[in-house]
Amino acid sequence: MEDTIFSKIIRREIPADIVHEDDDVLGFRDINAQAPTHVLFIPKRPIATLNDLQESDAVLIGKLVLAATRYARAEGLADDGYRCVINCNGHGGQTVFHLHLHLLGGRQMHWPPG
Ligand code: DGP
Repeated sequence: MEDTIFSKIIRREIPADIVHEDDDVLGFRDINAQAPTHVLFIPKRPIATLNDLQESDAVLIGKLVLAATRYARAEGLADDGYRCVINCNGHGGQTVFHLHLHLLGGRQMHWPPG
C-alpha cells in the first residue's frame, strides 16, 4: 500500500492532535472537523479501504470500533449519541486511502447524508 498522510502521522513526521493510542489503533482530531468532536481512528497497520479487509482483520476492526466507542463514552457522548462513519472509495467520499473511522459527536446529526 502506498504511504499516506496518516502513515506520516503514525510516525510523528507531521503533527496531529492525538487523543488515543494503543498497540494497534491511533485516534487523532480531524483537521477539517465537521462536529464539536470529530476524531479519526485508524489501524496503525495500513489498510487502504474497507474492500481490502481480510477475515484475519476481524479482531483489528473490532479494536478500532471499541477504541472509538470507549472514547465517545469517556467524552460524555454516549447518552446523547454520536455517529461513526467509514467512507469507502469514490462514491463513499473517501479521500485518504488508509482506512479510518470518523467519530462525530456533540451536535445533532441528520439522515440521510448528502
Ligand atoms: P475521508 O473523506 O473519509 O477519506 O476523510 C479523510 C479525513 O482526513 C478528512 O475529514 C480530513 C482528514 N485529514 C486529511 N488530512 C489530514 C491531516 O493531515 N491531518 C488530520 N488531522 N486530518 C486530516
